[in-house]
This record gives sequence, C-alpha cells and structure tokens, in this order.
Amino acid sequence: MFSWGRLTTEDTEKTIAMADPKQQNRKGGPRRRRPGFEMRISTKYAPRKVAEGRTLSCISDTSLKPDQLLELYRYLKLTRLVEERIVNLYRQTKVVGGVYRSLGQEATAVGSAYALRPDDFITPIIRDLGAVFVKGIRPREIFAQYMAKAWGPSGGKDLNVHFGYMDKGFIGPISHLGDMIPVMTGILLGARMQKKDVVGLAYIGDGGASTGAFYEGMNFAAVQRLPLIVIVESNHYAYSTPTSMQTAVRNLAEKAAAFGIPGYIVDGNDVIACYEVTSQAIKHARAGHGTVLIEAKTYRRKGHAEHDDQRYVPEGEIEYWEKQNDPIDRFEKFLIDQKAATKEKLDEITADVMREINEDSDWAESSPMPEPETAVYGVFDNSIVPPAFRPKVLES
Ligand SMILES: Cc1ncc(C[n+]2csc(CCOP(=O)(O)OP(=O)(O)O)c2C)c(N)n1
Ligand SMILES: [Mg+2]
Repeated sequence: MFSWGRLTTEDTEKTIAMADPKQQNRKGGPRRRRPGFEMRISTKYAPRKVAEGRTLSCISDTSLKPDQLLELYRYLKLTRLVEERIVNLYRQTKVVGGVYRSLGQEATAVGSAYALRPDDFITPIIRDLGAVFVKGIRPREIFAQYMAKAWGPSGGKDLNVHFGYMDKGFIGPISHLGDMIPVMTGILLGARMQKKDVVGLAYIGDGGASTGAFYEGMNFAAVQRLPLIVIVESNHYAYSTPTSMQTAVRNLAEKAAAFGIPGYIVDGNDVIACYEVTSQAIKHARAGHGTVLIEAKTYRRKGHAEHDDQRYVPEGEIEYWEKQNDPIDRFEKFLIDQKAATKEKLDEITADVMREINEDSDWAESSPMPEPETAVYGVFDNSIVPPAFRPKVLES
C-alpha cells in the first residue's frame, strides 16, 4: 500500500522514472540526479555560539590584506555615520519621506559588496547603503537624494536608495519587494547574450523572500544557471512581523533546495565572514555553476523606519545585539586583537569619514530644490502635464 509517511525522495524518483519514459536512461534505469537536486547548505560561515556575556569578534581565516581590512572599516563607519547624519537632518525636517536605517546590519552589505569587481552589478534594498558606497556612490549624493534636491541622483524625483547608475553597475531598486530578483535575472541573461563576464548581487529581506516574484526570479536564474547571488537579510522582522510568522522554514537558506541551488548561512554581523562567503559564491557563479542563495543572519536594531517606535519588540532583545553583536564593535575588536590596526589608526579613519560627511552634507544642504517643471521630464509618460506648465514645457 502506498504510504506518504514512508515515501523518500528516492522512492519518488523511482515512481517518476517508471511512469515517464523520458526520465529513464538508455538502459531503462532511472536517470542520474542533476547535481544540486539534494539540499546543499553550507554552514562554514554561520554564526557560532559563544558564552553569554562574551564580546564577539570576526573569523580570522581571511584572504583580505591589511589595507583592505582598513578599507572595510572605513565603509562600515561611513555607512553608520552617514545614516546618523540623515537622522539628524530628518529631525530638522530637511528630509523628504522616511529614513531607513541599517543599524546593526552594516557588515552584510559592506562585506558582500566588497567581494565584487567594479563591473559586476548590485541591486540593494533599503538596508544596504553600505553596498551603495562600496559601489562608488558618494555621501553627497545620498544626502541630496534624501533631501530631494535638484543635484541629487534622481533630481528630486525619488528618495533614499531609489536611483541607479548603470555605468557603476548599480541597478536602482523599486519599492516592490521581490521584483528586483527577476530584474537582475534578466540583466544577467542579457549580459550572457552579450558575452559579458559579470555577476549580479541582489539583496532581499526575509519578508521579500516570501513574494511570488522572488520565487519566479530565483527559479528562472537557477534553471538558466545564471551568475546570480542573492543575499537574504534575515533580520528578524518585516515591518512588525517576526520572520517565524511568515515562513515555515527555520533557515531561509533552506529555500535554495526548492531551486536546486546551493545555499549558505553566514553570520551577517561578521564583515569578514560576509566577504568570504560572497567571494566563494562569486567563484561558483563565475565558473558557470549558476545561482547561489546566501542567508545572512543579522538583526534590525531600529524600527522599519524612523517613525516606527518598535513597541512590538520583546524587552531585552535589542540590548543583546547592541552590546555583544554590533558589527563595528566586533570588527574593531578583531582589528586590534590581530594587531591589524591601533585604536589611534581607527580614530584617524573615523575623523576622516566625519570630515567627508560634514563637507558633503553642507554641499547637499546648500544645493537647490528642483524647478517644478522638471517633474515632467525623464518620466515614462508626460502627456498629462499640469495646465500651468504647458506653455513653458510643451508649447515652447
Ligand atoms: C510587494 C510588496 N508588498 C509590501 C510592501 C510594503 N513593504 C515595504 S518594506 C516591507 C517590509 C520588508 O521586510 P523585509 O523584506 O524583511 O526587509 P527589511 O525591511 O527587514 O530589511 C513591506 C511589507 C512592498 N514594498 N512591496
Ligand atoms: Mg526583514
């Protein structure tokens, strides 16, 4: 008698093989499994359990050179301090729209993007300002963008990381969760047709990984063996919904099995682990082996945006991540313990970052707001133009 309880993957394969002649090899036996059919999850870079109260550091097995380590430190500090300045501007009502922090998640964005080559592509989400900086975007552009200034990258038409630079391989994300996965898949298919050797890194949240677009994009990338690396930022919340209330898997990396691709779990608060795991995935993708899913385990220490007071967060939860698992504290400890930098050297880097932030936020604050009529240019359809603009814009 047929019993679901005892049915194993092998039994299923045999049943299919008997029913479908195309599934048989020439000798009539079942066809060999495609590599990747079974679940392949690497936990080499996963978070390690530590004794309570102990401050964490980073993994020491790294190919990064001393000057690269300091560059990573600079990007981490730049991300955190730029965001702090944006909050400051927001409280002065100089920011248009919401402010989305990556506080506590900076290592995921910085470490992973640092593993890319300049001509590779990224598409970030709101928690990936660090990756945007690694891609060569300057703080002044971010400040001007947040303040909707005319000299910001989108000329005041959109906000925060919603802009793009094709020549820098920075694909501007739209707000719709999940949709950038099929977009990046399409970009990589196009690049392959043009014989370009590039990989694409797409970021998505735990919430975004529950959308239909995510599944369709991943599936198509996997079957085409496209060099797509997807980092799922598992930060415990989507708005106020805990991850356990919107997915039944324990580790989001397990979703890789549904696409027949390898999955990795990485400690998202260890910048070195994030760099190393992404480098490994890039090697896999560049060698023609296809798509990889990486789950970065991290924590969103701020609310969804500045207006969110986090009243749904259990007491004491944020404190652990702040005191023992802050990605910058961990990296500082690592650099000093490994004698890769002195405290003075790190202070010097921070002072230089502050100098750049002051200069760039002054520049952005003093730059103009867009002229109203520019709203009708650079858009999909400008046939409906407000009457007051018509003589100036369309009839001249
Ligand atoms: C398709 C879609 N549904 C809902 C939203 C509204 N929305 C914006 S961000 C967000 C939560 C995202 O959570 P997650 O993907 O975990 O990313 P995180 O904010 O934690 O980085 C939601 C529901 C949206 N932008 N797109
Ligand atoms: Mg989330």
